[in-house]
Amino acid sequence: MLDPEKILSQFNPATGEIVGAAVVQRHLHDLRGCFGDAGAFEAAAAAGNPLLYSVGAFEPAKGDGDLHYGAGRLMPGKIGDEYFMTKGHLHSWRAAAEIYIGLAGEGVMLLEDLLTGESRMVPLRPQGVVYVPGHTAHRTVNVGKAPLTYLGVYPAKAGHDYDAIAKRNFRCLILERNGRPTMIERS
Ligand code: S6P
Ligand code: ZN
Repeated sequence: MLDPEKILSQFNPATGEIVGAAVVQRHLHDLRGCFGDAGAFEAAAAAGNPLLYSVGAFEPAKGDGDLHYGAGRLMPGKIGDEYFMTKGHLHSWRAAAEIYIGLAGEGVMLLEDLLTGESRMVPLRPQGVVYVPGHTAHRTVNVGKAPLTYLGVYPAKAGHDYDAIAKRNFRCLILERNGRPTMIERS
């Protein structure tokens, strides 16, 4: 039997913190090359390097059938017309799916099917659960005015592959158009 502190964890839906989780912070400069408007990015990066998001990963066990989970907190803001977002990744084990559970704030997920190239924008909000199928690049976007917090649950074997998607980038951007989040093909 696992240790009790690996069986039960406590999280804070407002801050997206899980007690005992290994926390990774990503700042604006860590997302160089992600945003569509390179000029707007460089102007913002010259002015500072704010925290964009933090993710706490909780890894109770690493066996074949085990699960890991993480809580994310993504700040509100924009680079030009493009909302603050996560780097985004594929799972190293491409078939691994993931479940996202919205806790607070207003977000969307950008999903890109690796096999068909199809992109989709899906709301990520409290009381909503987003199923990210395997073979799908995924990125989280804060389209609101408050921090966005969420939980992600994924196979322990999933692994994170940032390079594959960074090399060719997501095909679509989530931009504010007429005050609303809109998915637009990268030019
Ligand atoms: C892990 C899961 C999330 C992300 C988090 C940050 O599989 O999808 O916990 O790690 O949303 O995004 P990223 O792209 O920087 O890992
Ligand atoms: Zn993932």
